Amino acid sequence: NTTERTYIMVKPDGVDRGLVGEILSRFEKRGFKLIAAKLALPSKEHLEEHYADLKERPFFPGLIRYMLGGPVFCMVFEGLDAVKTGRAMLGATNPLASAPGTIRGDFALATGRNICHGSDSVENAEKEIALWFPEGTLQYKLSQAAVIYE
Ligand code: YYY
Ligand code: MG
Repeated sequence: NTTERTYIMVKPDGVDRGLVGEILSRFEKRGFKLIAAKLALPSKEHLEEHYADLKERPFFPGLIRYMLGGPVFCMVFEGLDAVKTGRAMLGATNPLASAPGTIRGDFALATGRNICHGSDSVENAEKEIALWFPEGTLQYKLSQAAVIYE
């Protein structure tokens, strides 16, 4: 499905470390189409909604505090298997388990400072896109598509 969408977000530590361009660039170069992007300062309530599945976990309060530490850079990418490929490009939740060449494997050391978020299923991607981009995403044609897809 070449119109699958995923929500990718550079977390406050990634923005602070100047990694927005690097992360966006990796998705562009891979062949994904950027269909939404913005810098945001989400509220505590918004972040609690984004991470609602993790509400009962012991690290939840610390996670929300960290996510409130500065702006995040929100992106939606579209393309073949965007969710699974996006997760593979991110690496594992714990950077220790992330292969070099992945975003976390190249730029992060600690689980609680892993610089980037990526949706983990198509269903969650659609939920996250609705939460972060209520204004919607863009539709346009990439001239590259003809050389990226069979
Ligand atoms: O999807 P992903 O970000 O890889 O992991 P999640 O299990 O959804 O957890 C979200 C976020 O929470 C993770 O990126 C770091 C943080 N976290 C943590 O601080 N400590 C854990 N043991 C697990 C997750
Ligand atoms: Mg997750």
